[in-house]
Formats: sequence, C-alpha cells, structure tokens
Amino acid sequence: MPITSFQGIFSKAKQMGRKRLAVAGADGEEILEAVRNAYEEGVIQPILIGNKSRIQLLASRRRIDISPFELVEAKDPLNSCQKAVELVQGGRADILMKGGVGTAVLLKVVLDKESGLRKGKLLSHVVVMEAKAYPKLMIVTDGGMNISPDLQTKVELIKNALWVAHKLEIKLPKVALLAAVETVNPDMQETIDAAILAKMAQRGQLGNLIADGPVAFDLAISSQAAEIKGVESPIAGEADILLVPDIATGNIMVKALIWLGEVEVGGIVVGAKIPIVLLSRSDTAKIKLNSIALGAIICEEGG
Ligand code: COD
Repeated sequence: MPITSFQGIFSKAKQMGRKRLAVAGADGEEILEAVRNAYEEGVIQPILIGNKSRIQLLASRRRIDISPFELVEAKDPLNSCQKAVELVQGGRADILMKGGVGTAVLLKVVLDKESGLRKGKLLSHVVVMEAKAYPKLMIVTDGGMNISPDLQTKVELIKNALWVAHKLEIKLPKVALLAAVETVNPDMQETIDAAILAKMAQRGQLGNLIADGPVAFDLAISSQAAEIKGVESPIAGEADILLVPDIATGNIMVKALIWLGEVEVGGIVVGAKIPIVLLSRSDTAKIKLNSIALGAIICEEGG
C-alpha cells in the first residue's frame, strides 16, 4: 500500500532503523533541536560538524542533551561541508544535512567533480506534501535546485521523482506535467515540453509511470475541475508527482501552500550518493523533522 502521510513516512523510517546523519554547520539552536527531535523519534544517529565549543554552548542554552552524539571540529562553514562530505565518502554517514552553512557553499562541495557526491545523475530537489484536502502525498519537483530545466533535465527530474515515489511505495505513479493551460501554446515553452514528455511517457521512455500534460494544477488534483473543463486525462485528480516548469514556480507554489494552506511538508535533494536535507532558514521545526525522516526512507537499503 502506498504511504499517504508523514505519519506513514515516520513509521517506515523507524522500521528501517537509525540512519547516520552528518550535519554540516551544526552550530544553530534550531538545527540542534530538529536533530534532537529526529534522534528521539528513533530515526537517526547524528554526527555534528562545526565549532565544537559553540555547539556545546548552544545545546546547553537550549537544554538539549547532545552527549549521545559524535562531534567533529571544523574551522569554518566550507570546512564543515568538506568534513561532512568526507564522512559520507568514508562510509560513515548515510544522510547529509545542511545546517548553518550557505546553500551554494554546500552544493558546490557536493557537486565537486573529484571529491563530491555525484554519481553521474542529475541532482534535484523534491518536496513531499501532505494536504488535508488531498488523499495522496504529492511529490513536487523542482522548486529548490534546477533553475530553468530544459527538456532533457525534465526527463531526469521525473526519473528522480519516480525513485522517490517508489520509496513511498507508489507502484505506478501518475505524473502531472504542469503548465497554466491544457493546450499546447507555442509561446509557452512548458506546454511544448509537457506534450513531448507525455508522448515519451506513453512510449515507455520515462519508466513505469503514467504522465499527462500540459495540465493546470487544478486538473492535476481535482477530477471535478477536469469535468468542468471537459478535459479527459488519465491523471486528473490523482497526480502523485507534480513537475513544475521552473524553480520559481515550484518554490512559490510550495511556499504558498505552507504559509496559507494546511500542509505537512518535507524536502530533500536526491540524485547524489546519499540524500541531502536542504532546509530553508524559515522552515518550521516540523518541516525540518519531516525532511530528516524523508531522507531516512530515501536511503538505499543498508545505508
Ligand atoms: N546535478 C548534477 N550536476 C550539476 C547540477 C545538478 N543539478 N548542477 C550543476 N551541476 C554540475 C555541472 O554539470 C558542472 O559540472 C558543475 O556542477 C558546476 O556547474 P555550474 O557552474 O552550473 O553550477 P554552479 O555551482 O554555478 O551552480 C549549481 C547550483 C546548484 C548552486 C545552482 O544551480 C543554483 O544556485 N541553484 C539554485 C539553488 C537555490 O538558490 N535554491 C533556492 C531554494 S533553496
């Protein structure tokens, strides 16, 4: 049965046993709290990288017991990222998490051709969303890493999202190729890309999934909207994966739902040797915790 909630994600993460989480730049109170919460949930075993004495000071200020956690000294944010990546390379960490280091600093270390964590695939950001008004989890990509994906990049984005869908035990995911309309408009590149991707999916070029587009967001999540619009689509009202045209669309859509709707969210970068928890400073403690749990279930079996 597919997982349909973050409660289900946590249950699976706990069943899989603790994963080793390397936190690059762990000297932040919010980060320590999120890591402690995930540890208490039985999901991870943290390795905290950064300025040791500052980490200890912040932890005692927030009354967070970090005595069961390993601490690794690093002289600055870049060094924290390098040490975190080294731990992964040495087989000592299963998940990487961005703490108080810049996103670009971490991603550049991760993308380094010689010492980074690439495995010949595209790295992409996926957000998993649980909304009260929708019975399935939604996998949204890419509102966090790939800025303006071309057709080939979109193919890779779908393949990465498909892998996440399988980890969520969705056997035959339905993919909505999002645009503003349901017809191909030569002035809207995303509608052309969507039509090509839909044909590629139909021919089995994208793997085991059902995809359709261009479709607007309402059609993807509401069969009633499809009926009103008079559009027949095999994914209408049942989308599992939502491919957005670019980073701005995805980022705005997810943030609008977080801040105005009732959604549970977790986000992660996939496609590297290990999952990367990449959080925004404004993310709530719950989003941080959800993202760590998501990272834990995305890990390859055996870490
Ligand atoms: N997957 C795999 N390899 C990649 C990827 C990717 N997604 N992106 C770049 N590479 C490789 C390139 O092939 C190249 O070999 C090397 O990495 C450097 O490529 P550049 O010069 O294009 O990459 P950078 O370092 O300038 O930029 C990569 C970023 C991921 C930093 C950039 O794309 C970016 O800033 N993305 C947006 C991140 C962001 O601001 N998110 C906001 C919400 S959190």
